Amino acid sequence: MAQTTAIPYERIANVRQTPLEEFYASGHRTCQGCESALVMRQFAKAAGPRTIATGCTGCMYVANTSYMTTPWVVPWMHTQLGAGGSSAIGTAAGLRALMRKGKIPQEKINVINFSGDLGGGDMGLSGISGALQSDYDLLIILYDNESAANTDIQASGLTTYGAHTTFTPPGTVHRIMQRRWKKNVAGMLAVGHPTCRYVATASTVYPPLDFMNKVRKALATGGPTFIHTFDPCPKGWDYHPQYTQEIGELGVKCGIFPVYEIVDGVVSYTYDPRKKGRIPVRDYLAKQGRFAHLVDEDIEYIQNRVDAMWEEWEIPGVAPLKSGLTVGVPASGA
Ligand SMILES: Cc1ncc(C[n+]2csc(CCOP(=O)(O)OP(=O)(O)O)c2C)c(N)n1
Ligand code: SF4
Ligand SMILES: [Mg+2]
Repeated sequence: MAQTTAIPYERIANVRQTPLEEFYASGHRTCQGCESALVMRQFAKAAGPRTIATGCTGCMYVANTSYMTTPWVVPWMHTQLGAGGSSAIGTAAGLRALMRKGKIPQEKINVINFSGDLGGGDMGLSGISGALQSDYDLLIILYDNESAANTDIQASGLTTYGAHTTFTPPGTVHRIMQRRWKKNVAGMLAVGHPTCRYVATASTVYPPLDFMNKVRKALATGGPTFIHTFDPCPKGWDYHPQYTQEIGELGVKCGIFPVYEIVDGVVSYTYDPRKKGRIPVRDYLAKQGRFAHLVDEDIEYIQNRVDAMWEEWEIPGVAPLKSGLTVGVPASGA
């Protein structure tokens, strides 16, 4: 028996078509310029009122529910750090059972879990993998501010190479302490989970409206689906909050965060820098205090790796599987 009826996918073509209703309203305590808060606001807006959200521990839990206040208008449940996938499966399974027993009407109820880069991309990866191998109707959103932001900006497996975090402060002997290249979570999940018919990466600011449309497309596709967002964080990335939108756009345009969607195994690039042009990664890095200690050769190293991703990977951003591809280590700095 089908769990739910399908919903039509209504594309938001321009800003005037954006729903006015807010399901993540005022009353939260995220920092000024917090892009992850925009992820919450936009997914709730795009999904609409027949939605249940579960959220892992992190900034988007703590800042959104402190002191008995909450911006959530739709039902929301906190779930343990690392338990995003299982919370989504449990919620979807509960709804399926209630509908099967006739206790609630058959209807599409969106089940959306959001997990941070540490809670989802590192700690909770196995649970998300399990959720994406299931036949439940659920969407996992990995909101990626590139650190354990809530506990004061510790590096995660998704932090950009070279960044200054509280775990990786630059020193006099070792300039670069964050030496890991960003983990490719969306690509890894996409290639390994054939049950997952929709995988996307997105920014809430660029291209405009793209993230909300991807949320709608994921929900309309149904089954387990996954979206990874790119979330500038003024506190952790060390810039003035007024530059959040600009940094998000620069990150997409320099190609360091590829935005694409994969529908039934077909990859399409939302912003394809090979066709539209790619700005230097320096333009993006130089706006952020977390990279202030980098010298020219460090920036060149990052640029080379981004170039390799776009020019040499078999499927740019998704799979670096071209045979003979070599990724080196920087000559110095580490
Ligand atoms: C099992 C467990 N370990 C550690 C913590 C402490 N903790 C709370 S939030 C957090 C950081 C989560 O980082 P991320 O998932 O990236 O979300 P963000 O805070 O960046 O929004 C940590 C380590 C916890 N709550 N539970
Ligand atoms: S620390 Fe970063 S992710 Fe957390 S609320 Fe502030 S801007 Fe948002
Ligand atoms: Mg984080």
